[in-house]
Amino acid sequence: MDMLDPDRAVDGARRRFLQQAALGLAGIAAAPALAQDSVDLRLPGGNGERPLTGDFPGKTGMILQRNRPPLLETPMEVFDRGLYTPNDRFFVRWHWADIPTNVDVQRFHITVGGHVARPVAIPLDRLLRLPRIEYAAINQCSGNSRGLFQPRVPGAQWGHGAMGNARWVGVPLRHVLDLAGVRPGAAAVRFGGLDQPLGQNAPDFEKTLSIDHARDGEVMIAFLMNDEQLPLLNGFPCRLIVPGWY
Ligand SMILES: Nc1nc2c(c(=O)[nH]1)N[C@H]1C(S)=C(S)[C@@H](COP(=O)(O)O)O[C@H]1N2
Ligand SMILES: [Mo]
Repeated sequence: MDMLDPDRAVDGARRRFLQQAALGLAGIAAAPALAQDSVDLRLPGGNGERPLTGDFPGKTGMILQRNRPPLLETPMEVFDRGLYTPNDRFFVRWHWADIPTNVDVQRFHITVGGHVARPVAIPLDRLLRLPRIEYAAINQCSGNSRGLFQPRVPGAQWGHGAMGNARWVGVPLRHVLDLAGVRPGAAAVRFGGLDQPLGQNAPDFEKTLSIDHARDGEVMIAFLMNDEQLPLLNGFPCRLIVPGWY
């Protein structure tokens, strides 16, 4: 992983796009001209106007909720066009501003440590050789539609577009855990990503699953989304998928 200084993120946008393209990671067609340049989410209480943006790598025609960290909402009309949400229209929700702006796929590893027999660092090419599964799953932010609340509540003022449906291909988490050999007595698996808090005393963004849930064979580390690589802003090169989990 190679982090850019977040303060240079804006002028880095074009550069990292080119880097991605050079790595063949982008697969992004030129953004079509947008029919409109803003939407009105019709939030009760007003202030529902939002620009549409194509300024983020791998994304086009997104409702701009916030620049940094990026909060991008899917316009409702996208959901009428098909069962699956196209990757370049899939919503984006990051909590910390220090997010990965490019990823060195040669150096990227999934590390498993803690209460295991042998801590492992699994490179991507090894992950891609493990048994894989595929299913469709919806990803919906728990804050979806928050902007419609009355009275207004604090947090991102989303319309209904903080959700998306995709086909995911990946490796059951169980196989990855088994490479490390979970030891008896382990209670939970804690997951971290490449994002980092900005302040020293701020907590990292991490989530846990019970060990039995993590090993159910359905929870997967996905590396394909709608048959393509994940957009950088949706977790490239891989992310955890936990169907049916709130
Ligand atoms: N590492 C990391 N994972 C994360 C988050 C985050 O900020 N950092 N946000 C979570 C939240 S609240 C949501 S709604 C989904 C959004 O996924 P997406 O941005 O790919 O649509 O990612 C989840 N996983
Ligand atoms: Mo969320």
